[in-house]
Amino acid sequence: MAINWKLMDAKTEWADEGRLLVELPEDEAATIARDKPRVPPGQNLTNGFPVLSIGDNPLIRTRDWQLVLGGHVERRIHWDWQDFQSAPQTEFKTDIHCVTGWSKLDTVWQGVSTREIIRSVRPLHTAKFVTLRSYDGYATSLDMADFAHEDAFLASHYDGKPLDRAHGGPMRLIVPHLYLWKSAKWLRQIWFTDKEPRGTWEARGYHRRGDPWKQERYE
Ligand SMILES: Nc1nc2c(c(=O)[nH]1)N[C@H]1C(S)=C(S)[C@@H](COP(=O)(O)O)O[C@H]1N2
Ligand SMILES: [Mo]
Repeated sequence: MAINWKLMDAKTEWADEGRLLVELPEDEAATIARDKPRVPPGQNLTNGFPVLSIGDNPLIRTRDWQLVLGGHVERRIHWDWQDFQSAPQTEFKTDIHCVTGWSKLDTVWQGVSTREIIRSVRPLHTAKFVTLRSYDGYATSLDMADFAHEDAFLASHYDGKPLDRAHGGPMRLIVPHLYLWKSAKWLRQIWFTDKEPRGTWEARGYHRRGDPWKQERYE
């Protein structure tokens, strides 16, 4: 796996500089956090679909694909592609927001809701966080409640077609209420934990939670 160190360095610098942070009067920030306008502060709409990857986009064939769910759960799960296809599929329409400043409205996906996954593994009460690990070595983590959010899902299709490799095909996570770095592409492991480990970007100055309406870009 070749890592794109130029991108890693550039984005680490943005975190140091606080790039794209918009100064808002406190009352206005509170209004935005409450009303959630369609486009969060500091974001611009795009019609394209930029690709943001830390390195080469890994090639994972569906016949080799595996997803492991474990950690603080009652029931550990090891899925192959057939198992994933057999889980209940739903269509999702949602807006997405990348911390580099682009937002995209009304993207249409198909996949399996994270709540469906949670029902299958039955997390223990000690499960407070979810760590996501991907085939390209990328990692990120979420609070249990953010992973379980009703809008979050594991996507295998975008715009009616199998998800492109560059966008995380054959399967990626989408957590649309947080900045898109939380939405791990080429997902291979979902681990329920009692402690919060830092992921690839969280270790480089990015926020532990990443709410776009609160501009939780860095910390
Ligand atoms: N496995 C993996 N997931 C990842 C990334 C990555 O490099 N590797 N980049 C993240 C970042 S920073 C963003 S903005 C989105 C980009 O998704 P896209 O390339 O489909 O636009 O994926 C996120 N998930
Ligand atoms: Mo990103």
